[in-house]
Amino acid sequence: MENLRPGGPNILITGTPGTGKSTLGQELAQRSGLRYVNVGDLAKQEQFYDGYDEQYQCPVLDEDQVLDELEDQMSSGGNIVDYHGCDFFPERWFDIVFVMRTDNTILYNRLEHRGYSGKKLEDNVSCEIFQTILEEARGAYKLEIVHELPSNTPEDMEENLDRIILWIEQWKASH
Ligand code: DAT
Repeated sequence: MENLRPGGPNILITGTPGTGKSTLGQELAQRSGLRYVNVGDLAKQEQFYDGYDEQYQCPVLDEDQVLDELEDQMSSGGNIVDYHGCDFFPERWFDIVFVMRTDNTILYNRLEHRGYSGKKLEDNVSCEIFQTILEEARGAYKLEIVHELPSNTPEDMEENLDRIILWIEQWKASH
């Protein structure tokens, strides 16, 4: 098959906050040599914001600015993109989509430890219970490229890393 992405595959790592996206994404980048892109950090750094959400007490992401900023490097390939949403990216950007999943009580504890409380804590745990991000991913990408990854224990993390590294090697061999 013709290789349209000289830099390697583009991987989306999505899921509810606290499910382990950035831990997995950074480690994966180290092991694979692909580039780690944290969309939340990028937006903060570049102030890609469009207003403020009073209800959730956080700035609103300017999606168009994010897309413009990333378009060229996504076309070249070799990116691991981390974000807790997935339906505003162009479908063509990604070769595979991983949705991290964490059991409710474990997630609750992680987010509490992060300093979340009240509505913010409840909303994020509800997001996981109702598998909001999984449904979003299934609605935005071909079902065969969307994979759930359990992310409860360090063993899960290791298994996920091994599995994705293997997938990257296979992708490279077949492109
Ligand atoms: P996210 O980027 O999705 O918000 P994170 O990578 O910051 O999540 O992880 C949140 C916390 O949970 C952090 O302290 C690391 C821990 N963690 C993540 N994945 C884990 C796993 N599979 N097993 C145990 N702890 C994990």
